[in-house]
Formats: sequence, C-alpha cells, structure tokens
Amino acid sequence: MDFEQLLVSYFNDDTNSKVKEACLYALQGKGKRIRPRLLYSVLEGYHIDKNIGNDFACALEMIHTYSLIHDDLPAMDDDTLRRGRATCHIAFDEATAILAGDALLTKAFEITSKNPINNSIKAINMLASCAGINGMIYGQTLDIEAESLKLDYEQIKKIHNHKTGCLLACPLAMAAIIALKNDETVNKWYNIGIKLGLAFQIQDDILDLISDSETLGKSNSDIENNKQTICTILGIDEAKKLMLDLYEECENEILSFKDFDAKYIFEIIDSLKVRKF
Ligand code: GRG
Repeated sequence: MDFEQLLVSYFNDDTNSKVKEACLYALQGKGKRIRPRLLYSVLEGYHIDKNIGNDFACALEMIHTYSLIHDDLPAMDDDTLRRGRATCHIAFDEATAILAGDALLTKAFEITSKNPINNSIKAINMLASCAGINGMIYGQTLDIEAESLKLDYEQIKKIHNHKTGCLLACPLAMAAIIALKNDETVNKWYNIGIKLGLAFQIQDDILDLISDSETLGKSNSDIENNKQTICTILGIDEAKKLMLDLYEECENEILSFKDFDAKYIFEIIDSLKVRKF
C-alpha cells in the first residue's frame, strides 16, 4: 500500500457521511506530503523500518490538512483554491468544512493513541503541543492579530516559527522520539525543524510573489491581502539568500548527528530548494 492509499484507509470503517466525503476530498488533493516524508526520512536515517511511523505520518498529514481547511474558511483567509481545486467549504459548505477539519484533527489522535510502540505517548504529546495553543494555533492567532499592524522581521519570524515551523519540526522530533533518542537529541531535531520551517515559509512567500495561482494550486492571497512577509521587508534577493543560508544551517546541524545517515532527509531538502509549488 502506498502512502496515498494508507492515508485514506484510516476512513474505511467509518460511517459514510458528507463529512467523511469532505475529509477524503481535502486529503486527496495534490499535497506535497512534506511532513510525512520528513518523518519517514528521519526514521530511515536511523535505520528504522519506516512503516513503524505510518500512524504518526498520516496523523501529521491529517492535522496539516485540517489546518488548511480551516485557514481557507471565510472567517480566516476566505480562499477558493487549494491543492489545485476548490477549497473544502466551496466544494461542500462551510458547516461541513468546519466539521471535516474537526474530524481530521480528532482522527489524528484516534489513530496514534492506538499505536503500540514504546514511546507512543511521548510522540502523541509532541504532536499535540506542536499543533496546539502554544504551537500552530498560536501562530495563526498572532497572524490574525497582525493583520492591521506593521511588523518587523523578528515579529514575522515569530509568526512563521509557530504557524509553519511547529508542524514541520513535529515530524523530525516525533521520529527522534520513535527512534528512542534522548531529550537533547529530540530538542536538536525540533530546532532544526523550526529553522527548516522558516526557510520553507520564506520560499512560500517568494513563490507567492513570482508564481501564479495555477502553478501554486492555491490563491496568491498574500498579494491580494497586501500581507507583510519576509520578502516585502527584506526584498526578494535578500529573502532568497536568507532561505538558502537557513537550509544550509539545517544541513550542517543534521551532519553533526554521528549515528544518523543524512542522505534521506537531504534528498527532501534538495527537492524543497527547487520546488515550484
Ligand atoms: C486554521 C488552525 C489553523 C491553522 C492555520 C497551516 C495554517 C495555520 C494555515 C495555512 C496557510 C499557511 C500559508 C500556512 C503556513 C504553512 C504552509 C506554508 C502551509 C502549506 O503547506 P504545504 O505547502 O501544503 O506543505 P500542501 O498542500 O503541499 O500540503
């Protein structure tokens, strides 16, 4: 079973409903699956069977997908295009989209809480903190509050570190937990993930400026909303330089792990550097 089949298989035994259809619709859009790929790459780097991480990889993709559904709602960014097709509330309706987001978030904890590995509770706790009120949700709150404010670099970075960074740091930290690494190593991976998240977000902001919504598969809403980004503060050239520096710092920090084969995660980082959407 490939990852796409695995992801939807978690809904096989659920009662058919409009909300289930909406969950599957949102999950089956053309997502890059970066968070699951990152989790698998760290397990592989530690020479652990990557399938041990399946529940955690799918839970991450479910939480990420819920955040996209809710972020696209009229009360948030009010977007109509996501993953190359109509956003969930346009394809279904607002109430169904809200419930689909809720269902995906809940499903993530339903499936991980059944996982029998030794450190599963610790991994689930990491997932909850990264997604929760001090993590991604905090980032979204800061982002909403910032709409009418003029921000400096540090303030924007704080938003990105929470809104984007936490859910990109989560797969690295969870994989280290699954690999039974100590807290110091888990924290190191987490901080690498936050840095990777910042590079990823700067790249997203650059793509938002230079690309079109058809290529991106989503609305270029930052431009439409006159949103401040690291690009608008530093300019595209400086932003690109910062992004490449951040990716390089991540790579150097990863190389400092003596018991880790970096080739799998480096393949992902290389693909991120040249991504077009
Ligand atoms: C509404 C609870 C809630 C949270 C919203 C993730 C998020 C926080 C909002 C989505 C909009 C956004 C620009 C978030 C920054 C993170 C980011 C770049 C998301 C897009 O992730 P990709 O590129 O998406 O991995 P795909 O579709 O490829 O999975």
